Amino acid sequence: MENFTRESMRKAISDKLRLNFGCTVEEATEANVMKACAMVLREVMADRAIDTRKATRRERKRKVHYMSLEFLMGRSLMKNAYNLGVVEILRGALEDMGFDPNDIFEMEPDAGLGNGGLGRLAACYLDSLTTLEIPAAGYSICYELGIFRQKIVDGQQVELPDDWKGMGDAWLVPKPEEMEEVHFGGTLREFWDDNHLHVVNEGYTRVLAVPCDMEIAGYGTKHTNFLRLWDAKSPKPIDMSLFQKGDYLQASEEAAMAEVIAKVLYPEDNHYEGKSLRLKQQYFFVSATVQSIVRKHIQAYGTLTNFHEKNVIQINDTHPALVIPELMRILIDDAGLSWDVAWDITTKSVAYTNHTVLAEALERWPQNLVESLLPRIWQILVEISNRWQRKVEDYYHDPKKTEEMAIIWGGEVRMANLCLAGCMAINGVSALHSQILKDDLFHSAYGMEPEKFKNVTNGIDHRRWLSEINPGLDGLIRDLTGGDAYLLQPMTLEKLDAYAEDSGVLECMGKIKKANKESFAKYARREQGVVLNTEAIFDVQVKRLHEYKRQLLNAMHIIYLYQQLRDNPNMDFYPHTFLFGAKAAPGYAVAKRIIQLINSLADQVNKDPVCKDRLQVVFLENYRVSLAEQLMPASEVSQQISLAGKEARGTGNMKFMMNGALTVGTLDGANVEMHQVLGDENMFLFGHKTEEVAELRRSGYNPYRLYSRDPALRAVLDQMNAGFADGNRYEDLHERLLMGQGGSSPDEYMLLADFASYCEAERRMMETYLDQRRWNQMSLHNIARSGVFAADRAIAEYADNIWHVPYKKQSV
Ligand code: 26W
Repeated sequence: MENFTRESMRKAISDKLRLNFGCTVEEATEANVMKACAMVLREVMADRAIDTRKATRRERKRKVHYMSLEFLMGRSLMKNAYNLGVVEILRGALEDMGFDPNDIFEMEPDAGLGNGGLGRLAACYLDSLTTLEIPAAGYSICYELGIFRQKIVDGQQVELPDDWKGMGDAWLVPKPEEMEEVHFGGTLREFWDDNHLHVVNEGYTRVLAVPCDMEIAGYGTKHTNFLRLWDAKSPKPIDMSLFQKGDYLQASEEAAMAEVIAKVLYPEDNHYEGKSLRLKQQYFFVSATVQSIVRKHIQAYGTLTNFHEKNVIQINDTHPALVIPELMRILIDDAGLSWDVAWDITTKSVAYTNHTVLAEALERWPQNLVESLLPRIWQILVEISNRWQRKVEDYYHDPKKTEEMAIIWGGEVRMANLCLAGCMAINGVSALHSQILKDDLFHSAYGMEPEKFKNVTNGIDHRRWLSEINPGLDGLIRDLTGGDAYLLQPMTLEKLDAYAEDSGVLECMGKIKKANKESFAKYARREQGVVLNTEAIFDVQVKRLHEYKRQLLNAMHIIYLYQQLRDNPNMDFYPHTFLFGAKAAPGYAVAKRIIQLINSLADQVNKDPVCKDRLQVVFLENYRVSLAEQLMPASEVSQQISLAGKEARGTGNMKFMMNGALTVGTLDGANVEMHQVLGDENMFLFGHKTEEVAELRRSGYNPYRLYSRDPALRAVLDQMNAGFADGNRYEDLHERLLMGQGGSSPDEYMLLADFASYCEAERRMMETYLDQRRWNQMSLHNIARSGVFAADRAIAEYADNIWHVPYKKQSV
């Protein structure tokens, strides 16, 4: 790659065009060109991947296997060009060919194989694993349809299928020769042979798992890893001659199963649904992955007894937790190891990251579903469960603990407890969250095995989320910190702190932000036809829509501002543009109503002459990775306002911080650690803290009292009830906050309790904004102190404290 010039890059692209699309540069469409560029880069990565594989094998290194049902990769062309160091050469070559490089990059659809935080984290981690030269692979499903495309029609969310593969498969390499076979259902037959009990599964349904690999380039290294996405195929086409043999039903069962398994990503985020297809997806991907890892291990070492020394499997939440019984199955049934040896190997190989404390997100599979779909796995789960129960009883002698920690209980299989029993390490994703796991959610397991519990504070890929997407700021950082060292040593950003009194630098930051706002406004106009007021402060809340994240609190504050403006049209009012972006799970009715309310509010505010050039509300359609990449550099305020104790981490907050936005937030998730490095003076905190929330609940929280005592709050809620100019009323949301609904307690997420202090924080924030010098200073400190939130740091901690693998140390 080092040897590419603009000219040779142009030639390489036109060669690919001729060979693969039979066209000349002049005839090629932008889509052809995008794919041809991908092929050129892939060729380099493929060679490097082979070298990496050979070296790993030669040096007998321990490999990291990162299993996740979601990898929210976004686009890859710019990312790969960046990591291979050829962005400028590629841009130049495309220009020479008569194309606008940005148009070519824009052709690529997002690989949206994830919902939100957990999936994007997995994608950032692949980049750091590779950059730190750790032999690693990611594993997931090659969903035909990723996270749905969101359209807003008449103010409401409509979901459209995300058919990404036509263009997005430019990066996928099918590996049919590494196919695995996964079995469902059937019956078990047991027999003794050589003093060994054998269990055979018969009459099962087969699904073939075909790997489609995506190579992952690291930055500043030739080390190359891959993401393995499993596609489902039927073992054979339905053969009508099977009719006579009576095998027809079995064959059509297999075809039907293969057809649906890899069809679509489940769009629920932080909410467990218990659908049997989801369990099929989980086992399909787990079984194929374990078989593939085991096969390669045996090829290299000829035995499985050292499996745990050469492999570590990190599971991203409980979704891949069946890896525990599946590895046991293979070690016992296929390799003939005893239970104790197999358990020893398994529990030294698998580690679990928890990403949520919300009760409704915890997976509990119905026992009869597991039993009929996965009979052998069920048997193994029963044995694991019994042994774990005995261990708990011996330790606590307390029936309450036995019940609480049980793996199988009340007709359900509890996946989190399975992970507590079967994993060598359990970690939360922020300091506060890991503490909550120990104090609360997993308190009893912590009491029994405290050494297993760790914290690894999440990080983000700062090369993508700062350097690649914000060239203006990247340039300034390079000038001020003496080059590009920060790309591999993110703590170098601290050097920026020294410029807090440098007026030239502060002004320059203001100019960069303004230019980014202008370019985002162009993008928003092109994509959605909205005209943004770039003179206004850009105040942004983008994330999945969930009640605990409290987008409704943000909307309530906007209603409050709007009412003030209407009551007092001549008041001093600095122009304020509120931007929202959020997908609601299709089955989450309340979340969809909140989207509708934001759109009703936006409609009224944006039409009202009193708001002209002063107050604007915009709901950005179809929030996704590539939209976030445009938005982060342009944002000035980051809304991180979840109820304390609910957001495990939050990762958007760090992307905003790195791009110089200031946070209005509660002491929740990552905000706590951001506060530790920023102090009160560089962010706008408000609201009840975790212990205060608990205390409020204990003492009987009464939102109605707040409503009757605070006239401003009452006016806001009454407006929701009375409705907006479009005729839509939100009595349901009003009732939910004041009375509770369908069994939910009133104002479950305590919006009313935090309303006054939220308004106060927004007021402080606006006052500060009027002093642009002060604002830019704060913004500078935010960027300077964001280095600790780089994914490279998080991956180094996993490597040191959980995986025990070496990695490339970047000398500071
Ligand atoms: C079974 C349904 C389901 C689907 C997804 C349950 C739970 C999930 C995820 C664990 C939800 C998720 O993405 N959690 C987020 O993980 C991020 C990365 O650690 C954190 O930053 C977020 O705070 C957390 O909500």
